Amino acid sequence: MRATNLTAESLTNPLGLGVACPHLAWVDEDGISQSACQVVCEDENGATLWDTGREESASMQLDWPGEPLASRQHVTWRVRVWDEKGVAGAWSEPAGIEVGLLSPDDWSARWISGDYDVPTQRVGALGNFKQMIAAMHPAQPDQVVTEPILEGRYPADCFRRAFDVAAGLVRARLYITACGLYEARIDGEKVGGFCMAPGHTDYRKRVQYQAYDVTEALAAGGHELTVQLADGWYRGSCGAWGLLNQYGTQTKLLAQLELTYADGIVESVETGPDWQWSNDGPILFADNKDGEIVDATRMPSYSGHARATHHDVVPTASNNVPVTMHERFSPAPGKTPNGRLLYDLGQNIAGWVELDFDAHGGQHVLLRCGEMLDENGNLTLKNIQCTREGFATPLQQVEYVCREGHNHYRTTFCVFGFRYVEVETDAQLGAGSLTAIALYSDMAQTGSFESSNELLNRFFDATVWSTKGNSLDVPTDCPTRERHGWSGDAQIFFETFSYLFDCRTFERKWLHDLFDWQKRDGKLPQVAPAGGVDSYMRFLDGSVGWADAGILIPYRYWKHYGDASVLSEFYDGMRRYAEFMVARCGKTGPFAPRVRLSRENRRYLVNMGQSYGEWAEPEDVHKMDWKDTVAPHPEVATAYTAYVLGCMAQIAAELGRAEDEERYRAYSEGCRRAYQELSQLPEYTLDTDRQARLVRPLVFGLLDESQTDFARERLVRACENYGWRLGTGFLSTPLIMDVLASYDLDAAYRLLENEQMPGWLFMPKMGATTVWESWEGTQAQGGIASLNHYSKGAVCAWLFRVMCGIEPDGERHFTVAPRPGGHFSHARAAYQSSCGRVESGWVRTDGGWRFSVTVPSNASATVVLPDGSRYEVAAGTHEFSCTIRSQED
Ligand code: RAM
Repeated sequence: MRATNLTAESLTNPLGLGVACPHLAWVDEDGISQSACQVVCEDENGATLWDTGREESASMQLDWPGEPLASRQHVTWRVRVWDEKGVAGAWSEPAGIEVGLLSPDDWSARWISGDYDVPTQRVGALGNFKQMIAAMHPAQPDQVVTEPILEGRYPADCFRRAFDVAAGLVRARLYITACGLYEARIDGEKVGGFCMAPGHTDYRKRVQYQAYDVTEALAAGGHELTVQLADGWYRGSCGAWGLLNQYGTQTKLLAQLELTYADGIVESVETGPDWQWSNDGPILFADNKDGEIVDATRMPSYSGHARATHHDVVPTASNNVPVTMHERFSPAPGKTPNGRLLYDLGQNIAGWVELDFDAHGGQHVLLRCGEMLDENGNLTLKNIQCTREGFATPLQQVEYVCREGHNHYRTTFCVFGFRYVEVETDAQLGAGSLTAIALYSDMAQTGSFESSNELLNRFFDATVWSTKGNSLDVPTDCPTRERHGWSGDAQIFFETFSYLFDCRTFERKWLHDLFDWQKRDGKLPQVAPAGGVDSYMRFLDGSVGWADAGILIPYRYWKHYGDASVLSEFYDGMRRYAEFMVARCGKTGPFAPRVRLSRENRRYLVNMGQSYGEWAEPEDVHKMDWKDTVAPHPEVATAYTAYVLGCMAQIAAELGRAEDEERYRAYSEGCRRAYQELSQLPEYTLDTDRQARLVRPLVFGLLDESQTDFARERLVRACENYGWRLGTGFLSTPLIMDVLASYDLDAAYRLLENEQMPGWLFMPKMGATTVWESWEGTQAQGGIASLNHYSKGAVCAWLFRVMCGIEPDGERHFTVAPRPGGHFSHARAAYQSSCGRVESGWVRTDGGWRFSVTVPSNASATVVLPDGSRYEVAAGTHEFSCTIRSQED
């Protein structure tokens, strides 16, 4: 038996880790169970720092047993394990851990900026308000300007510092970050794989730095470190309206290159006013969403000097995976009816565009990237752009002026969501000239699924691609229009995310973003990191279903990964949010609908605070009006308060906080009773065709017995009345399958297999390669709807957890309870869990089903078959079968 996949703080060989006592974990291979383990840690010279010795333990995790690590300390560690027969396996490959800069004193570099003046005021709420008013007067198509607005924008800064490296260099590390986006090069070669660095946070509260090992690039002799700095999220477009200056007005850079020599001498090359600077390089304009203007004939002069500046936040490590380049697409171009070159990737992605071609100096290339073609077959951005007079965003375009000879260009400081690239040029571009590159946080894909229904397989693939397209350091709603870290979307999608990808570090980083926003009264936001939200939307912060992410994500993280450390890490913030929820109980806010409840239950009714409610049900089910975002939604809010506080009570119990547990359980129970009474009022009756109204109380267990029976039967009828199409909105779409499957599996499969609109399979049937925001896709109301919004893909958790039945359940244990049905002849899911790969598949046979379950080494599973039979199994592959009982049995 061997230990593999060694991780520290869930990261493989982390460099620049911000944790002094990292949590260690591994995965066993080739054996049934681990009877003992030994973990050894060594310093850079091979001296043992600690050695656990042989310990009788089945655990594949270890809390750091040694002295806390110091800044910059580099260690390696190895594991060996003994199997169930007591036979020792070979030592694992060594894994590395290098700590970053833990203390503010570790930074001797100074923040620098370009040598030019900018306004000191950020655009405040008033500016946002003006944009919103303007947006209410949409422009005629011919009034919309599709050029970037250059006023108030600046070219990329170019910094340079020359330095010498003496003989005997043993180690070189570049610690670097920016308010803005940076790209660093040593002697012209890009440093490290992190793209769109330093990533997205609320830079006023948290700035994350990266650490790069640059030893190999630094032979003895003269070198130069150059850095380009652009607006990024910091002062470039944020949100649907492309609001500027959301975090500050002056971009800044901080870099510290540490050179360690064999004799122990350490030299440091640090940003400061001695750095050369100019902003006359090739990048004349760069914006995250609108794109770049690049003149390849230009070279930076570095004729000036940087200005020293300051930033009040000490940079910290993100302890997260980097954003890196992934799949590449290099299609041959076709022609559009309007005579332009059109590259169709065949896949909607979020990422970069790269060009490789020969041209004459001064020739032009104009690229535009979008998700769809119009009715004539020309590219259109109408589904993702917000437009008003003189303004459209995002533009997703690049204007490029060629240099003489070979041209190589890759977008640097922008990301686009696109399937198509349309090109206008007087140069010669052909097959192989253009490559599109998917860009996303470098998480390992952990889930795969395949079944006899080709449309469902394609929907699954579309969900995987939408996850990639919405994971750029922050989980977003879409990679085009808003690109916001919408808390509701993240909350809804978390479970599916955690089957599809190892999202542990990614989600934890985002939880910091979420709690960085938290207000004094405990309120949590609809969007994190803050920035780019229209002023009128601010009242919707704290919305149930959205802000609840602050409790629901740690809760689900704990359940899914069996890791309670996430609860203790965020407990204070979670508790403050729970108190914010408690404070709303029994209150009536402006525009609140009248709800008459008994005195006792009134204390728990949540009828205040603006919220999104169910949000975006099909129009013929519920037509939204202004009240939907202005007035409280007592039904949704009371239900979510009951559910979320119930989760909070479980969390408090896990952490041994008995008083909190009791308090939140009492409130949860009170809200539940209030909900039961509310459901008896004519306005909130359970006798409804609105599926969401029935799904919500059923999935959260809010009803009494007779109400439950009624609602169950009524939900099936509601589905029937709607032709087995989905009538749910944003919040209940991911939940309806669980509800139906809990008492009527046939009904669940009927809904899943329906190919009509609104329905999941309608999307792949119409050729979708990512999940749509609107059920209507390209035909959405008003033409505005992104084609890459992962929220509706949240049903995929059901394919793992119920259809194939894989559910992580405690440390090294799974429940595997597959539930075949519908017209499927087979289905199979595999999940690379934190303790190894678990698989479950089934095939229809003549009289029933055959099942295959694979349990990873050093784990066990309880297999529950549809006929009720149960088996306790150890590591290995196990086959089972059961017959289908006839109706009379
Ligand atoms: C939309 C976003 C997001 C949703 C909010 C309420 O504009 O794209 O998906 O959470 O609104």
